[in-house]
Amino acid sequence: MEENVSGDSQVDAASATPDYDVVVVGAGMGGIYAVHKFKQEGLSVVGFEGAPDVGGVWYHNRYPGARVDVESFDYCFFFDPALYQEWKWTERYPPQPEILAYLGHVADRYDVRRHFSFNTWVSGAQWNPENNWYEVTTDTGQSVTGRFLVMTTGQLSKARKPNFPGLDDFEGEWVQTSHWPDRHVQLEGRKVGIIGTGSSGSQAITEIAKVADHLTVFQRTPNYAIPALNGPLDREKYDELAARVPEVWEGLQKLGAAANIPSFVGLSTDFTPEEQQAILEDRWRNVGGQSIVAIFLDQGISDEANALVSNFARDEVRRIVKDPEVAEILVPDAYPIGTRRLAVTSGYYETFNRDNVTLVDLLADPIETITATGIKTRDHEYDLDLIVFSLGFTAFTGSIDNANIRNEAGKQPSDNWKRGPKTYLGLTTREFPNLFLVTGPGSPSVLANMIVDNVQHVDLVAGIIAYMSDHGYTRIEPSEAAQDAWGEHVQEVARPLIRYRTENYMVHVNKDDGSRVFMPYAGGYARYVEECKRIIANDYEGFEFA
Ligand code: N01
Repeated sequence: MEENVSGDSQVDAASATPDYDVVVVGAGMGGIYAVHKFKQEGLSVVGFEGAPDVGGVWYHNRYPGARVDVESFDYCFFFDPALYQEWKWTERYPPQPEILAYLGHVADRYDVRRHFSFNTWVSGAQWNPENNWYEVTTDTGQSVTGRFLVMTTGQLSKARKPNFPGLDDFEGEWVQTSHWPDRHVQLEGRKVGIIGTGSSGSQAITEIAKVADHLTVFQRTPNYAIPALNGPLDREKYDELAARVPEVWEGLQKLGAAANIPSFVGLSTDFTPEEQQAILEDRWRNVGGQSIVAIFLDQGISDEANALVSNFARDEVRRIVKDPEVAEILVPDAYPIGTRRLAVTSGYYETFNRDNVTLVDLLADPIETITATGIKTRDHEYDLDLIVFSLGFTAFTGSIDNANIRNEAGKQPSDNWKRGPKTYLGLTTREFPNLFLVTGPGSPSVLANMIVDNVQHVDLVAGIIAYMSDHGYTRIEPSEAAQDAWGEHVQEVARPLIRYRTENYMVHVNKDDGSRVFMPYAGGYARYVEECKRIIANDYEGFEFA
């Protein structure tokens, strides 16, 4: 198919040929790989990206301290051994600038950038049932048609905007961790306040405190911050893996989180209390990171087992933080460990021993308003030059809503998702033909290594498109029965988990009856991959083709 790189609508009504086979939205790791993969498959492809360059969340989340909590060995593309072999990570957990450089390198190496229109937001995608394609429009006035719409917009890309009263009156500067400006933000010599202590906030707090004149941390729910035990990359191990990249990739396909996290030691009940403490000590001091959620097999489902780990984490806070009152505010006692995402940090709790850091407990003294000079809580006023908001995201659905995708009836996917997302494999949703939601709700998504997730999904999409071409199909949609069964399966594997009943961004709660829909697939990445393989082997069972 001839490619139209101008981006203008060139639809030839007579031959009913779309401008492109595939329209890709988002130039993060998923979008970069999608463009590369679809080009390799001989498809014509165009991409749109709102940012000035590739990187996705790693473009925008350039706040101080931003880094991933998946180890460098695993946070890579594996599709080309040469790429793996030539790239030089420097640390165990790569920092944001290095990840962004890596994604830029991949985009250059596979000539991906020229297929993207940057600084361009997709403002609409209308399904045309007569021609079986999407008509995609952008905020820059472009309009293209594509047979398939592939959303590589990520699950954590639509940030919650600060809507505190009085923000417009603030005479200082304010920024968001999720959209940290691509320029120097002055921290030195300034009184900085930060609201939000999730994974992003806790990483930013640790670094901002080192340079700001003073940092005031406004905490609502205390979070579990686990030692990353970051350090230089083990080059010898990396080189050993680099010598057998396809095998390493295959190994990742068999893992629950698509990452080599040290595995469970057994049930908590297999050990004496002394042994349990020794195991916890070892994990905290020698391994750290996300391995803390994978110590005892029963810690995700048994309150007693979980309490062992939660209490260890709480005691750690009391051990590290010198002021007992400050420590008690930081002690994460609102929910069991691992039921919201762990923050993986270096020196987070130690930060609160610094003279230039103040902790405000918003549960005891809530924010009333932002003033011209800072933040006023019920009982105090804090003078600030800079406010950092780190308030999280409209997870799973926000980035899809952003694109204003409409089906034949004028509906958006979220119109059918009022009681929680409904998908088949987290990749497709009924009534929206030829739409692919890469790492969407109902797939392992944020519960697994996202770079591996993205590749697996894009490969699956490429396989579906090839199958459709081979069979002369132009339209794909999941059957209602398959979508319902998958939705039930996603809930079935999540229901026994403590995290299913904990408030967190992975759970959609229906306000009227309190019913819950767990959004990512908690059955494990390996099980998901096996299920996809089974479906493919059964001629893409569960999909309706036309
Ligand atoms: O967002 P969050 P995040 N007033 O939703 C607080 C990934 N990630 O950007 O808990 C006061 O976790 C809110 O308080 P509460 C990772 O998947 C990964 O930090 O709602 N506070 C909470 O403290 C992660 O899970 C990495 O009471 C308000 C914070 O804002 C995901 O991104 C690094 C408030 C939001 O925390 C999201 O993390 C960074 C209000 N009105 C991110 N509204 C790594 O790989 C919200 N909050 C290491």
